[in-house]
Amino acid sequence: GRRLSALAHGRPSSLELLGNRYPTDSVTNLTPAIIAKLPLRLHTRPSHPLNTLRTLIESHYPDFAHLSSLSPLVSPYKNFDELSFPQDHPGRAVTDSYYVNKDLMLRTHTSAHEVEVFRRGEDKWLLTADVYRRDEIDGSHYPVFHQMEGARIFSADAAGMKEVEEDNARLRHHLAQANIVIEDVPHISVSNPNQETHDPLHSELVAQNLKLSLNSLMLTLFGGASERGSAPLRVRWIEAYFPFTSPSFEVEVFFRGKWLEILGSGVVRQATLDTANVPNKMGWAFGLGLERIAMILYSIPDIRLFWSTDERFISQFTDREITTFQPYSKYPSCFKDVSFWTPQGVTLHENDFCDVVRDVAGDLVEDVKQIDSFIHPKTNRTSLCYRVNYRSMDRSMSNEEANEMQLQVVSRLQEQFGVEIR
Ligand code: FA5
Ligand code: MG
Repeated sequence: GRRLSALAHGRPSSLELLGNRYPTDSVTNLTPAIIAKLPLRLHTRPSHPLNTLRTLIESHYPDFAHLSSLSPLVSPYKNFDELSFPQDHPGRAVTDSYYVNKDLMLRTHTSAHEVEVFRRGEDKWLLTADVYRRDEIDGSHYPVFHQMEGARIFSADAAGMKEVEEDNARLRHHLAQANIVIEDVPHISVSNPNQETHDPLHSELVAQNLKLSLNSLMLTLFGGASERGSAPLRVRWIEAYFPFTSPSFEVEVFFRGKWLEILGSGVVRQATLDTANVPNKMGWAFGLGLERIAMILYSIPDIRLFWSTDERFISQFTDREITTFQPYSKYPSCFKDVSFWTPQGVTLHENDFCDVVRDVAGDLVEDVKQIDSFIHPKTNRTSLCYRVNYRSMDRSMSNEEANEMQLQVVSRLQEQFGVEIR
C-alpha cells in the first residue's frame, strides 16, 4: 500500500550529520534520536565495555590492521550492491534501514567497508563500527549496535595455499590442548557450495582456516568463564547464507543453558575481491555483534545500558578486565496502550511506530508490543493496538511523565501518519 514518510510533515530540506550538510528527499527517515547517536562511538570510549571487548579481540589478532574510525554514512551501493545484494533484498527497504536521502544511508553492517579496505591493500584486518537498523524495541534490540568485521585473504595460488595449510596446522595444535567441543558442518556441501571460480580444495582450506581462527577466538572470549567449572566450552557451526560469501556459516556458543548466535561468516565472494582490485586473492570474512557478546560476558541485562551515562553504570568498568555488572535497583514499569485505525491504503510498519516512540521517549522506553491487529471487513481499514512499556533505568518515573510521553506519541501518529485514535 501507499506509505507516508515518517518525516513527510515538516521535513527539513537538509540535515547536519557529523559536521556536514546533506539534502533530504522523499525517502529520508532519519530521526533526531538516531542523529544524536552518530557522534557517540561507544566502541572507542575509554573503559566502556564495548571498547574493552574490541581491544580484547584486537589483541587476539595482533598482526591484523585494526580500524575503528570509518564514517557511518555510506551509499546504498556500498552497503548492498558492491556486496552482491539483489535489487529486491528486504534490507534495502526504508522500513528496515535509515536513509539520509536516496543516495546516502547509515551502514547496516560493517561488511559495507569490505571493498574499500581490501582495495587499500589490507590482507588481514579488523574493523569496528556502529551500525544502524530499524527494528523492534525490547531488551536485546536497539536501532544502533556495534559490529566487528574481520577478514583475511591469501594469494590464490600454491604459495598462498601453503600459507593457509601452515596456519591451519598451528591453530589445530593450539586447539587440540583446549577444553572445547566443536559441532561442525561440512566446509562445502550442495546447499553451501564453493564458488565456481574456486578450486574446491582451496575453498575447503580457507573455510577450515576461518573455522579454526574463530574457534580460537571463542576460546579467548568464553574459555575462561569460571562458572562452567571443568565442563568444556561448546561451539556450534551452522550453514548460513549471505549474498557476499559462499560457503557461509554462523557460529553459536552455548552459554548459561542457551545457544547464542555470535556471528556470520564465510569465504569471500570473488566479485567483492574483483571490485576491490585484488582478483588474485581469496579468503574469508566474519562479522560479529559486540553487544551480544558483551551482554553475555559482563552480564548486562538490557541493551539500553550501553548508552547509559549514569555513574552507577559507567564507574563499574575499566579498560583492564571484564567484570560482572552489579545491577542497581529496577524501577517500576508504566504500560500504556494505544489503539488506532490507519487511513485506508496506508501501511504503518511496526518500525515506523517504534521510531516515533524512540523519538519521544528516548531510552525511557523498554519495549513495545503489538497486542492486536485486524482489518475491518467493510471499510478495509486496519486497526492496530500497541502496548508501550515505559521504564527508566536510572530513576523512578511518574505516571504523569509516562502519560505525557504517550500523548506526544499519539499526536505524532495523528500528524505524521493520519491515524484515527479509537
Ligand atoms: C551481518 O551483518 C553480516 N554482515 C555478517 C557477515 C560478515 C557475514 C562477513 C559474512 C561475512 P547479521 O545480520 O547476521 O550478518 O549480523 C551479524 C551479527 O551481528 C549477528 O550474529 C549478531 O551477533 C549481531 N546482530 C545482528 N542483529 C543485531 C541486533 N539487532 N542487535 C544486536 N546485535 C545484532
Ligand atoms: Mg544473522
